[in-house]
Amino acid sequence: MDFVQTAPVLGNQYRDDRVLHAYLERALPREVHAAIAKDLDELGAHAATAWAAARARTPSEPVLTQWDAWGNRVDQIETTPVWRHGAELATRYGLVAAGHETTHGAHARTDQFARVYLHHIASEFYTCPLAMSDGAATALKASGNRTLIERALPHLLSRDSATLWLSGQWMTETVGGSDVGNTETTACRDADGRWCLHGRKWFTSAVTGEMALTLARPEGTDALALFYLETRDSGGRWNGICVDRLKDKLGTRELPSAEIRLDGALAEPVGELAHGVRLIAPMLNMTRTWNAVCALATMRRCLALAFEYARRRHAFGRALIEQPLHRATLASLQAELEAAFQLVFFVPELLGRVETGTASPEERALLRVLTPLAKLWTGKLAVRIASEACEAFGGAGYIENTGIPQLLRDAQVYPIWEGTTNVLALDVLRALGANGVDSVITAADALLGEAGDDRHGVRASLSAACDWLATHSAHRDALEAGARGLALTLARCFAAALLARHAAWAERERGDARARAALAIFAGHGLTRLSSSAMDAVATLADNDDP
Ligand code: MFK
Repeated sequence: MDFVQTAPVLGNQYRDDRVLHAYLERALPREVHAAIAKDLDELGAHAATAWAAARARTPSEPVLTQWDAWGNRVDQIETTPVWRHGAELATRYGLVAAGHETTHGAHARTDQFARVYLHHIASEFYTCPLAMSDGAATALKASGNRTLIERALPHLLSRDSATLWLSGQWMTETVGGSDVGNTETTACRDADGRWCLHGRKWFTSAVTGEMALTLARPEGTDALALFYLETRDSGGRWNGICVDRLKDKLGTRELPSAEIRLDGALAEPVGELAHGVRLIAPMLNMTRTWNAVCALATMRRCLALAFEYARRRHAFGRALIEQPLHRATLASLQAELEAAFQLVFFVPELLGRVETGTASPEERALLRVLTPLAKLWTGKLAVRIASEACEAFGGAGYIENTGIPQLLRDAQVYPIWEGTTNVLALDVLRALGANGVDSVITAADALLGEAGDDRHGVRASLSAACDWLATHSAHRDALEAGARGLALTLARCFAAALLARHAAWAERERGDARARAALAIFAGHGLTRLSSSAMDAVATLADNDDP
């Protein structure tokens, strides 16, 4: 009988996640952790059974039917079986609602994102519309529009699947992709004074939702306004919306992303008819936070599988986990994950404080900077870790129905969604410009103070980042050209400072040296990623494509 390798087996993803457990024990009051543990345990168990079930069935994708038998345009979208249970699980576990409820005070966002982190992969990216729904609820609250808040929030934050609404975030157009200011969709008033939208939205994630926030240019003005619309009228017909096609994507194929046309869609302004980008910014920051948490979930899944397989698979006379180079490779990825975990979960911690009015002005400023930093760094890291995970399985990692290739394809969305790495790096410059770099340095200092030491050189790397900023701030092109390096340096410094604080706690309270080991390995990869490519060398390469 030929040898047959057994597949990796995934256990309860809450019970098995040492990093999540330790973090929640440190960050949450004991009674809050105890109150949510049962839900987390169920989500952890579901993550394991959903992974096994997905391996046992043929993958399915949403299907768009544009016409019925009689020639009526219907644009019906049939979602996948997992999606058909999406609302039930989302409401049972409060994946959006928990972040807005007051039961756990400033810890609401930590509670919510622990749930999201555990459920993301099993959800088949149902987390995408949930992220946008959370973003819509947050943006509507910030707008102060009482009518829309009363209309939409009870649905967006519902704990009952029968009344849950999902929201879209329709920004991307053919001209205005990243450059949303170039939006071509127009808004005009009809004879009854109602606003109607006309235009093409090139990439709308999850068009199956009940509502959307979208940008349009009121006719006769240069301004860009934020509009609220419901996708169907009271009779269930599309509200002036045609679904032209579902997108044929590299990954996230269960997600019904669509190209749509607005042809007189009735809509309501969310605020004054200007400053649309400013009004939608709370939604962007929210979905960027989800993006970071979901990228982290992908990294965790990749490493959970890779470690399990390394214990199971033997080659060259011993288990892979005993092979020096393989174990060092996995440990090095685990160290990056543990640092990223501390940075990503610090964002909901700050958000919870800001939203409950308990944050200091410095913490508000820090949240503004750390949100794009967490998003941009984890987007790239998830792709790298997913790629390494494929390799850790050898040829099996390249075989579709092991489930490993899908993790890589899906990971590639994180650096693109919600602003590419470069757009986010420029957003970091915007945030530093608005809040100053001093508050960032002070915050990092405070974290290092709590950690008790700075053996890993965070202060030196931060000081190098400040020097770099001082040198380049007068030259806008040079500043932008190095913005990615600056952002990655700041992300790694904060991650190291947060991991140092966590490691000190883990050693003191649990006698656990693993976070300290992760910190040593992470810092050993280097914190500084500053780039100082001479602008003339860049120009020589970029401007001349003669063969
Ligand atoms: C499972 C994972 C979950 C993830 C779900 C993902 C769902 C996917 C749906 C999508 O992908 S939707 C498409 C996402 N598209 C983007 O993210 C667009 C990326 N482009 C940018 O972010 C650009 O930088 C931006 C559109 C913001 C540039 O627009 P502008 O008009 O050139 O911006 P400008 O003039 O710099 O800023 C306008 C105002 O907004 C300024 O405020 P003031 O008017 O008060 O001066 C900015 O400070 C403010 N602003 C911009 N970004 C902000 C912000 N404020 C707070 N936070 C921000 N992030």
